[in-house]
Amino acid sequence: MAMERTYIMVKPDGVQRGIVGNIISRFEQKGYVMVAMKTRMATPELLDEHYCDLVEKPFFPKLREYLLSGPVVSMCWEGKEAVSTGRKMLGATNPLESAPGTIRGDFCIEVGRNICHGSDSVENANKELALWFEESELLDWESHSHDWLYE
Ligand code: YYY
Ligand code: MG
Repeated sequence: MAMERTYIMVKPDGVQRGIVGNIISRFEQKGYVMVAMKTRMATPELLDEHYCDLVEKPFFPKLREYLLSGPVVSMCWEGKEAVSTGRKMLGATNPLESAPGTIRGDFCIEVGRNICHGSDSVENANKELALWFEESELLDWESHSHDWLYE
């Protein structure tokens, strides 16, 4: 079974608007396991590394300013195909193109205020988790619901 860990981050607008609990609930209700979570301020260095493929884009300075404007909530969620499913749960990058029922589809309007991040591949998830968390913060535990979720 392809058990995966994905990096989900609530951006400063999601934190300020009080949407953190809703996002956590969605991942819990799906059946994924919370491996780690913390509130913190991002730093320019973390963001340059996190978005290393986007630093040359014209929108990057604004993206960086936005992500430094308040606390973010970093989370690691684990489960079968958690990376690709996490992306589906978030919705499209542009919230106006995100289906209703997705996090971005339900809670936001503009691409520059899209409230959450989710890893786009297992490789990037591993990179992002190593960037935002200490290894000791990522817990190994099995939910008591495990056998009710998986055949
Ligand atoms: O992975 P995802 O967050 O859905 O999109 P990316 O293409 O990786 O872009 C990261 C981030 O950059 C996006 O969530 C909003 C912001 N952004 C932007 O502000 N303007 C764009 N034209 C494209 C992306
Ligand atoms: Mg991305």
